[in-house]
Amino acid sequence: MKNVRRYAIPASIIASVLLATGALAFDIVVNTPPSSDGTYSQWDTSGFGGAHWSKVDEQLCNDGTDYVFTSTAGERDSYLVDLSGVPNGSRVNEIRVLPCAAKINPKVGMRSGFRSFYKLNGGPNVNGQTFNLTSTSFVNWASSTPFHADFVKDENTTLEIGVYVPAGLNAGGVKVSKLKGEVRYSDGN
Ligand SMILES: [Ca+2]
Repeated sequence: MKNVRRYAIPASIIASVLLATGALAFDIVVNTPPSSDGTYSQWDTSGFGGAHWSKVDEQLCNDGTDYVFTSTAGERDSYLVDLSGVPNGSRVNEIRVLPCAAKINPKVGMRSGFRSFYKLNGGPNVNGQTFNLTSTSFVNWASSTPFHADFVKDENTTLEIGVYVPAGLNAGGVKVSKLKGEVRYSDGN
């Protein structure tokens, strides 16, 4: 008579193997809000005073309460973001910039829009998607095209997020009231 043995592998061993091979790695998204002014402060600020980052750092858009604005093509505004929520040694794979913005001039023929960008460790500007504006009412973007990134965050890492107005989208003017930064990193790499 054949003796069939069954082996049960404890779940704890399976988990250990999966952890060792990285198979359980998962992504974590953290808010990285603006926390100081960055390389560029070329836009104007509502009230014509105060730090630029303090006009756009809200978690919830506060519309016309405070904002940065411009109607000059090529002008940039950027902010260093708070990376304290990202543990040192984490591999960052995505950066998102989520604006809340409005057109200044209601005239239909006056086109209005802007692009986002980021800057890692003082390196080159990496330009992102275009956000078109058609209304003087603030639009709060809940999603945006992510920047794909691949770097390991350490204690010296700096990240700026910002906005600029391309030629042709400046005529109607742009107000930005919030520029929310998000970073996605992989845990267990
Ligand atoms: Ca604001």
